[in-house]
Amino acid sequence: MTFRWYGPQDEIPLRYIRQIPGVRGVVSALYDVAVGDVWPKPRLAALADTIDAAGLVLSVVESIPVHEDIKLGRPTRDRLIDRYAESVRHMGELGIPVLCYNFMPIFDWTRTDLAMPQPDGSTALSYDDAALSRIDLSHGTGNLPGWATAYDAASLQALRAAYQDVTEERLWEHLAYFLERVVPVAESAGVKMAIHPDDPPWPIFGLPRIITNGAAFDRLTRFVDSPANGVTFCSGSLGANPSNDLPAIVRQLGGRGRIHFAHCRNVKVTGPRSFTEAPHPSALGDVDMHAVLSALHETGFRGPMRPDHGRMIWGETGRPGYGLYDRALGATYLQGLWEGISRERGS
Ligand code: DNO
Repeated sequence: MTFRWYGPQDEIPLRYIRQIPGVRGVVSALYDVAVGDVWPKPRLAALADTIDAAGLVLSVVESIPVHEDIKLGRPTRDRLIDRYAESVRHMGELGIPVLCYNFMPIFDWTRTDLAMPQPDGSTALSYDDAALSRIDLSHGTGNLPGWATAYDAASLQALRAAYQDVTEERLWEHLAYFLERVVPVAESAGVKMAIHPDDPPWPIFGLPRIITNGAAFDRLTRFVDSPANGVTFCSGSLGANPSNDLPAIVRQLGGRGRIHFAHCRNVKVTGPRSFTEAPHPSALGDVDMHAVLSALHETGFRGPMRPDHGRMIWGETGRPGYGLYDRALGATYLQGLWEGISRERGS
């Protein structure tokens, strides 16, 4: 069981994470390296040492961001891909086994409300396509709830214009080009690449999104047919679309040994392209967590798992989705489920 930590600037200290029952791994990143630069090995080593000193281990890097020029297929991509591969090599040299990354144009995960009040007095993240269409991006990303990468009006406009010609098929080509060059490096470095599905799993702001279902996972893993070319199974991202059969996706990918990391969280689907994040247990949302974990167990998944986003409970304030309390409850719930499944299956 692992837990995401935003580095020394995270309000949650590592010593608290160490106290969550059963959590041994930390998922983290170097948050102050500019996108497109090589991650210096001494900096990554220092991060791993800090985590180690707290009695934990850096088990996953989430994420080394992929530069927009790579996603756009611009000529500068070759140099940027070389640098990306160099960072992956550094991970391998330091024995960090898994890299979670994504290939979403411009925007990473997106919500329309970061603190939607729930009947029990907690707040949760939520998304509604109709609310998204009312967000005005003409002044940059300032109006987007919680959006961290700041783009001013002009650069956002230029970037969105550059994507006008990028159809889904072209984005797939650019992803294949990237993987053909990075996966062999990852393989020889002993690093497993684990793409994160697009969140939400449909196009937003007119930009293509391609990693949205099991078929996309399958297509991606066949571009470069190496065990180092795998996925992050994220129950919440994929679960926002009710037509995604989560246990079937786990069996399909996990059966081929391509699930390298699991993000577990629950969502309540509130309408077409609309959902609210729910507490982790199956009974409280639309994700059957028992079925997901059973499928992971059956297909031999023994890699890192983390409780994904939590609600804000018990008066906690902090980074939306990434407070301590609800995620810690998620970690113990997931371990309870896993223990039950393991005992029933006799392993
Ligand atoms: C959100 C996260 C994502 C994820 C990236 C992976 O909470 O799951 O931001 O880290 O998409 O590259």
